[in-house]
Amino acid sequence: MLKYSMLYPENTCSRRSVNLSGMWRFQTDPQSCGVEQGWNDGLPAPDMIPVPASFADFYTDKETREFCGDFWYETDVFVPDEWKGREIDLRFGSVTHRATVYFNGVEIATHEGGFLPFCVRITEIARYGANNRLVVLGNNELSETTLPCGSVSTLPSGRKIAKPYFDFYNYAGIHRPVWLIATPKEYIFDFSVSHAISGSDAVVSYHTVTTGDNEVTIEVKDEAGNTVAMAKGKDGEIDIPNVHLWKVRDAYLYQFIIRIVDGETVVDEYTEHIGIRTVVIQNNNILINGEPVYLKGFGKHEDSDIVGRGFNMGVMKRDFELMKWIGANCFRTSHYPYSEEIYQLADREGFLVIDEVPAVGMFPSLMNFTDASSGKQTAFFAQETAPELQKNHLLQVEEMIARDKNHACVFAWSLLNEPDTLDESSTVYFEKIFDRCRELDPQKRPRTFALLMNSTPDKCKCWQLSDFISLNRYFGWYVLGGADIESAEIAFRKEMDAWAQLVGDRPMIFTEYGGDTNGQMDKLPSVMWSQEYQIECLDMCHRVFDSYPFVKGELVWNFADFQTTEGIMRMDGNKKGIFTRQRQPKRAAFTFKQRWESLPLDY
Ligand code: GCB
Repeated sequence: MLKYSMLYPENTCSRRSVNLSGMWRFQTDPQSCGVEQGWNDGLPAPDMIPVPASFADFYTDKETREFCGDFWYETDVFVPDEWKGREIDLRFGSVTHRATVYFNGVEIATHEGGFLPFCVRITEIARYGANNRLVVLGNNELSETTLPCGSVSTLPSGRKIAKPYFDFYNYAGIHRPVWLIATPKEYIFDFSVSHAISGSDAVVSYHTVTTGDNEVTIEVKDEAGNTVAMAKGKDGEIDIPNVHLWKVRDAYLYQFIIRIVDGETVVDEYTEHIGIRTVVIQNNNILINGEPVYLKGFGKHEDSDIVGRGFNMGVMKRDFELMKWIGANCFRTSHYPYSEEIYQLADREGFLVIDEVPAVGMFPSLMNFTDASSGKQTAFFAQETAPELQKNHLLQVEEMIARDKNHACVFAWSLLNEPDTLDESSTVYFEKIFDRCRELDPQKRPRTFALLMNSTPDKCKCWQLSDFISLNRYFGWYVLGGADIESAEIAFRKEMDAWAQLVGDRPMIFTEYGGDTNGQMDKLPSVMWSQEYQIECLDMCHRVFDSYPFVKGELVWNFADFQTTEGIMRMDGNKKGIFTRQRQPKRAAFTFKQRWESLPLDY
């Protein structure tokens, strides 16, 4: 079990949460001299930048934009006098990729992994009724033991630059809100649910962890605010008669009010918004509440102009409106767990989410999309770095499940994106990750991973661990693009015929397909990069999907154009978006709207 509670901050009769978003002091530390020079007591020459945000795209000079190494943030935190006697925590939504936290000059925590929250207890060292100095030392270097994977190279000038083994830009900074939280000494630490449906009723099994021995009660309210069920005890079952189920694009959320009580006194209170639904894989189908669904949607990124990977509430809202407009019902959090607020909105809007751990770049290459098709062998998991990497991977699976397990929207876990699967060592590595995920998930949701082009049915040693198979395939783009597209379709069908022999009862979905497209370019006849070619390439893929009944979903790459490392393969970013980075439709968006609005849910 994790050392800190993952519950999202709330204000209730017993809890206080203050969002510390705002302008913080910031300074890069290219020489890594900050610790030695005492920057933990205050930054010597700081600039001011917003939190949450990536720092890169605020700046006009390349050194800061491309900065790789140590960087520091600082702010003042007022801890109210009336909070004396409570537990006080700082909660970071994410610091990418690692952080050391200093409070009033004292180092109090470190955290590795740039996409999941962590909490730091400051009860004993806080100055109450006064300002306290919070300093965070961040670092964005990549290695073959970090999630995601990559490396660092040093320029002749001594400047470090990141070499990610993935194409999204290696944005860094305090990416998500930071909160100051006060809870009672005896508090609700964790809560989890799993659902069973019987006729028109539901049975919700629940498990509560608290930090004391007082009694726990659960009150369940419907959306109208009526109490529909009550239970007592830290663990148990709650019957919900005439249950209103959470359905795809037709959400319904109950309030589960968890209380620690001491006689008549409420010691702590916390509310979770919970959708009741089941997920089962059966006969090549993904069943939600026993009904088959066909997944329509996207691989996404948290990525937008100026704030980079920083959580942006406006962009989140626009993305959901576009997904609703186009007729989507699903997205994958490629290639890392997203901000918690995004899952909350997906719960509310009835979107299905494949939640992905940041296990990307486990095929060491700066251009895996081309190297993979060239037959490159890496035996990545046979390297001496694998045990350390696996330790980090397991911890991030644990953090992700602890954070996201109660979301109705999360119907599956993606445990890796495009790893090496050609060597026996991969299977050994994967098994442990898949087993641990099953063990930790109270709802035993399906597990999957996204297969790289070279993970073909004859060569891949790991596909069988997936409860449903997820393919990333770029026929008509990286493989046999342009005038060769008719050969692409033949090659694609040949691979699918081979999968048809293997899949058995498993469904298959596409977690990536598509091609780069300039949203301003029209050309007749089409050429690669034109909007017309994007539509031809996608139509070809859809023809193939429609020919294989075990295909149960299509998540096109990508929802929107996004920033990448610069290079000859990328014209200021990856342009496979169906929308531009500014969230306006390319022509292909209208093709999808037509297709997805006419496909039945159980296609
Ligand atoms: C992939 C990766 C994704 C890339 C995409 C591309 O296979 O999973 O991160 O962005 O290809 O466009 O090359």
